[in-house]
Formats: sequence, C-alpha cells, structure tokens
Amino acid sequence: MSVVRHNWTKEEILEIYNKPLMELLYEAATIHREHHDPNTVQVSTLLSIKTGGCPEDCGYCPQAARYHTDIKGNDLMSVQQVKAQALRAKSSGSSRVCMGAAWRNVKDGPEFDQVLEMVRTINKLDMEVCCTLGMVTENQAQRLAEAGLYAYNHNLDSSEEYYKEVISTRGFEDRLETIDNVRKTNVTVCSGGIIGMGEKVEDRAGMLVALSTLNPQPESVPINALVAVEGTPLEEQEPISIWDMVRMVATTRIVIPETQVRLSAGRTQMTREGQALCFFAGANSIFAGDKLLTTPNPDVSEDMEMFKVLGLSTQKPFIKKMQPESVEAKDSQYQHLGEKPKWSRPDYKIERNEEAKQKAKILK
Ligand code: SAM
Ligand code: DTB
Ligand code: SF4
Repeated sequence: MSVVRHNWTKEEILEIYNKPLMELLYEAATIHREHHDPNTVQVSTLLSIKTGGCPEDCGYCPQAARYHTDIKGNDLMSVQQVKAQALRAKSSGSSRVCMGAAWRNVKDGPEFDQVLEMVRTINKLDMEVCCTLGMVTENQAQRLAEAGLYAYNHNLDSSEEYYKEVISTRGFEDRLETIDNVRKTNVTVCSGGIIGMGEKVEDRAGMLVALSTLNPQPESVPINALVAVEGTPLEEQEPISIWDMVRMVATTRIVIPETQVRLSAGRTQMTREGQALCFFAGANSIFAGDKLLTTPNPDVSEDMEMFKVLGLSTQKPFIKKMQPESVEAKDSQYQHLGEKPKWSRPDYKIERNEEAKQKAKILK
C-alpha cells in the first residue's frame, strides 16, 4: 500500500510527470486501485448561484467585471430555485452539488445568510454540498460547517510563481489562508487548479507540491483545462493536448493518492477515449450538467452513455465521510463578525490584465 507523503519535491514530481506514458499510467492506476474503487466516479453538479460582475482580475475568468465577455450576469438565486435545481441534479445521478458565486470573498449579511439556508436545504436532500464563494474567514467557515457544508472549493490555480502572472487582486498566500480557515472546521477541502494558461510543466509540478504538502492533503483536487473565453486576457491561449491532461491527472493521483481527482473544465474538447484514459489514470469525479458555471459542458445524457460504455457507476454520497448535521439558523452559536479577509498584495498589477481591461472599456 502506498503511503501518503507530505514532503514531495518539485524534482520528484517532475520526474513522475515526465515518465514514459505507459509507466506513468501503470503506476497511477495501481495507486488508484489501492485507495479507490476504479469503477465508480463521483458526479457533481455545478450551480452558479451568483453570476458575473466579480471585482477580481483572474486572467482566465469570464465572470470578472473588468473584462468584456458575453456572459449573462445574475443576482443571488433564491433558495427555492437552488432546491429545484438540486433535485433535478439528484434525479439525473449527481451525489454532490457545488454552488459557485462570483465573489471576491464572503461578506457577512443577508446574502451569506441566504447561502447558509441553501446549504441546509441541499444537505437535507442527502446530497454532499460544496460551495466556492471566494475567500472566507474562520468564523465564516465555521458558520458554513454548522449549516451542513460538506466541502469548500478554493483553488490554488497554479504554482506560486505563475499565479503572479495571472491574478493580481489577491495573492497565493491569501488562498492558502482561506484553505487553512476551512481546515479548522469539519468541512473538507477541495483545491486544485488550471492547466493550459501558458504555464511551464515546472509550474504544474509546483502547484502539486503546494497541494500535496498540505497536511492533511485536500479531499478533492479539481484539474481544469483552461476554457479560453473571448474577452479575457487568456482568450488566445491554445488548447492543451489530451496527453498533458492525462499526465497531470496521473501525477496528481500518485502524489495525492486518497483524494477525489476531479476531471473539471475542458471536457467538451476531450474525446471519450481521452476521458477514459483520464479515468484509468486516476480521475474519479466529474462535473455534470450542460453548463459549468458560465461555459459549456457535455450533456448529462452523453456522460451517462460514456459511463455505460466504460462500465462506470456513479458514486453514492457520503461514502468518504459522514453526512454533516445542519444546525438551523435560530440555533446557531455563531455571530456575524463583519470581518474582512486580509489582502497581501494591494498594489500589484498584471500588464496583460490591464490591457484587457482597457480594451473592454474601448469596446463598451
Ligand atoms: N469566485 C470564487 C473563486 O474564485 O474562488 C469561486 C468561483 S471560480 C469561477 C472557481 C474556479 O473556477 C477558479 O478558481 C478556477 O480554477 C476555475 N475557472 C474559472 N474560470 C475558468 C476557465 N475559464 N477555465 C478553467 N477553469 C476556470
Ligand atoms: C473548479 O475547479 N472548476 C469548476 C468549480 N471548481 C467551481 C468551475 C469551472 C469554471 C469554468 C469556467 C466557467 O464555466 O465559467
Ligand atoms: Fe471572480 Fe472567482 Fe472569477 Fe476570480 S475566478 S474573477 S474571484 S469569479
């Protein structure tokens, strides 16, 4: 049985990533089988509960207000709308719902209270509930935990070095702090990143160093292929090859053996054969539904057909960790503290992101 190591070095991870492909696949698939059922895949449905208008400058993101993209923004959804969508997701085979909001950070107040109610509502449907709402303080993470949140997604996105080329409005260390705040609660951590943003293979390895040396390691690691959206600073980025995705998935499986490796954005560009290789290499989760947050994703029916062809079945909820209990708002032991997360690099600017902002202004 392979042991979980928290001292991986970049050199070791690069050596794994660059192995002859057949060696890499064999090693990853062997480790995958030691820790997971290779024939089940967790299906999670994304719900964009608040879309667009985000003040951040993440260079890949169509929801950043400063870029000129074609998405339709929305205010925070109602609890009833979320419940209806969660029920639909459950009936089509999802065991988890991930609610995303285009926020820089969580702010205490009525909108956060509404999100807490959404968490309670979905947990009561016996589904795993995940949220990705930007930065959170420890008190906010505790309130989410108390409402019955199962997982919190906050990605490192890239290596610490390349991160600085993509995002200026918050730092890598701010992200680590949010992950740390979540870790202080019973909520599991979901953290991964994006490949295909122009980073080097060394940056992919660097991101895996940062994730694998967290102790405990994240319970879930999404690997996204960049969806290059027109109007964002990364609009002209060439799509990555499937081999890069397979190598990244396999390497993640080897260095973070117990995690759910989530084959995330970019599946519309992958063939079934390509995705099958990713599952063989250790991916055991996907996002289902014809939309991710704002960009397209394969139809659920296509995914279910793929599962049939590959003999895969869908993972039941709460098999890795018990279902949390939801405490009602009136019984909560936590107060609104009105805290703001720290911001480590207030004056830092990325030229490419500034140019995209200027271009968006001219186009308006
Ligand atoms: N606003 C919150 C935040 O940034 O933490 C939550 C939502 S954000 C859209 C969640 C993650 O989606 C990002 O960290 C990034 O990894 C991924 N993402 C966003 N846009 C993407 C794109 N165009 N292609 C691939 N992944 C993307
Ligand atoms: C993650 O790592 N990928 C998902 C989820 N976590 C929130 C989001 C992908 C978003 C892709 C771009 C979009 O659809 O807006
Ligand atoms: Fe905002 Fe999140 Fe998009 Fe960054 S990734 S611009 S924080 S929605």
